[in-house]
Amino acid sequence: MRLRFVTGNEGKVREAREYFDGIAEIEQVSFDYTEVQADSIEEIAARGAREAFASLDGDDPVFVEDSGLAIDALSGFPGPYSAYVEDTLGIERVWSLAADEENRRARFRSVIAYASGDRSDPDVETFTGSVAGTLVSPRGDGGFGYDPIFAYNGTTMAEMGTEEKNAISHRGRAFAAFAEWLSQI
Ligand code: ITT
Repeated sequence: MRLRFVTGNEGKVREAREYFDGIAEIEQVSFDYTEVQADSIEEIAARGAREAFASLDGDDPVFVEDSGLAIDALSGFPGPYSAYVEDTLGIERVWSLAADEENRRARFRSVIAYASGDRSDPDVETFTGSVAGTLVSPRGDGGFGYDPIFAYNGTTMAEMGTEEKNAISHRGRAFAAFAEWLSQI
């Protein structure tokens, strides 16, 4: 099975290829889908998958993945602005905001939207995953994004290998739900 992953993020692609090794071939596709204003992140991702599937040539199914970090003590910041905040402030500055707080709990969330079938009227399914952890001073050089400041059971995600991270991460959990669903169709 061939799946097209619509993303510009190499780290996400590396994790998808590791997870789907032996299950599906993951082809990275660049397409700037609209991140619409909507009530839920599932709806935003679903519309993105639908738009990408309709606009790209070819009939291989596509999926998109939208993720973000929510810091408890900062009312869920940066949440939907995670990519923007990473680009503008950087993770060291995000860590310094959290370092001032007693509660350093945070959560990553992931939503995958998959579009298949008829490109003008596709079937769209969404899958989600999340993981709770603790923010720490940056450690490790693996992973991507906020991984060096996000610790799970004392280990930052940047100190984990890809397979190890997939076993506990928000995206790994969303992949698991997605793979389970794919195995039943
Ligand atoms: P797309 O092309 O797939 O949209 P993106 O990097 O812009 O790629 P998002 O819009 O989903 O992705 O933004 C996600 C933000 O959260 C971005 O700053 C990521 O670095 C960060 N993030 C998501 N998953 C992460 C993970 O597993 N580890 C560390 N940071 C993560």
